[in-house]
Amino acid sequence: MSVVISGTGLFTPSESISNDELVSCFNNYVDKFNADNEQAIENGEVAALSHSSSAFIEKASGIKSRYVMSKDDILNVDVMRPTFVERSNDALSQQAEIGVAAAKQAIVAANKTAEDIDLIIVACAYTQRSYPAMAIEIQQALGCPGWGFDMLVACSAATFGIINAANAIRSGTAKTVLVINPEILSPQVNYRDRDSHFIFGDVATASIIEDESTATGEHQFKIIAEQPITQFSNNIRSNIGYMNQCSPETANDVDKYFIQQGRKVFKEVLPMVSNLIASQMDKVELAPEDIKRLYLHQANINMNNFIGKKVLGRNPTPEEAPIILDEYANTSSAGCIIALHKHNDGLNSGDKTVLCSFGAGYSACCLILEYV
Ligand code: CO8
Repeated sequence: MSVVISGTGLFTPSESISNDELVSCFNNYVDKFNADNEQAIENGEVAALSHSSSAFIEKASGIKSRYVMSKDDILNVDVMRPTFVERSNDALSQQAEIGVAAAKQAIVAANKTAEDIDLIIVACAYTQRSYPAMAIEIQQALGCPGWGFDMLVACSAATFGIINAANAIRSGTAKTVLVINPEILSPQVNYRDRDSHFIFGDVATASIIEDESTATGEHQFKIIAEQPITQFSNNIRSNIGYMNQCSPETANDVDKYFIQQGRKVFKEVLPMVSNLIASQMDKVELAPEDIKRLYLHQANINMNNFIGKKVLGRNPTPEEAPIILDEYANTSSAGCIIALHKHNDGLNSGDKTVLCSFGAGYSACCLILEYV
């Protein structure tokens, strides 16, 4: 049996924030903080804060803008976080809503109907609540039979989700699987932190996974090799969780936001990912010249350039290693799926591509895909 990704969908929020807008708000905050703490800074009791810069952000990360679900309060210097109005239990949750929007597109792209979907996996960095599962709420909203569950693997959630989907199909517990990545990341960004205020955006992606024999979608990618790996690291961490309220004295500390040692992540993750891709290419006896496209995790352009060069033995062209993080920023697990969704033209039957995620955990996953 061969399993294919037979359709994808993408929900993009209507609001976007440019680097200049973000930096302007951050620098207003810095000026206000330094003015409010002038005496303490002079006495050496408080460290003065430094300005952020659009030029640094673009050079260090490749990010030019990010889409967000709720822009105004992120850019309000007195708030600096998105505001979401809590919905009643009878209304569709925000995360389910964007998941449904991406899922509907994927279902159409794969020439399926909601009745065909018998497993929904919501795979992302955070779920809005623990239960009922977002996947089961989406199952009801779409009208799908079967079963669903949520899984969290940070930036590797989408690829791990696709592997779980493929295994469910191979084992016979599902025939057609919808993997959804509703990544609402802006609530976890510390917009007062110069090192990380620019990194993330909100988005949702979705993919249909099924047996090749039932697939009729226009763009189909057959999974010919796959391998997830994990290795514990504290270099990307958030301590947000349901037990925070039990320690009220530390419940609002900055470690409850996304925190990373970016340089260390860079140094440790790059060899891990390069070796993982090489091992999967070896498994199916592919040489660098056989790889037509690299759909890489979208965290940092310098990381992607490094991995692209390692895999192909030369700098990849923009067509060979599509970049979407300039427009979308880091969208956690959705990034490599956005790249595949937006750049699936120009491939010929038999062409080999790489779909690869990497991030917190550490977690990484490489799939080798053959365009059908
Ligand atoms: N403006 C101006 N200057 C700055 C800024 C800024 N905003 N920030 C830092 N600087 C300065 C620093 O102070 C430093 O100055 P000095 O040299 O004087 O000390 C200098 O710029 C260089 O700083 P860095 O060494 O930190 O800069 P880097 O070149 O390393 O770039 C990056 C920083 C972009 C963060 C980079 O390290 C990076 O991208 N690393 C890899 C990150 C990565 O891939 N992480 C994956 C995490 S994502 C994930 O797994 C998902 C988690 C779940 C989702 C969470 C949702 C919220």
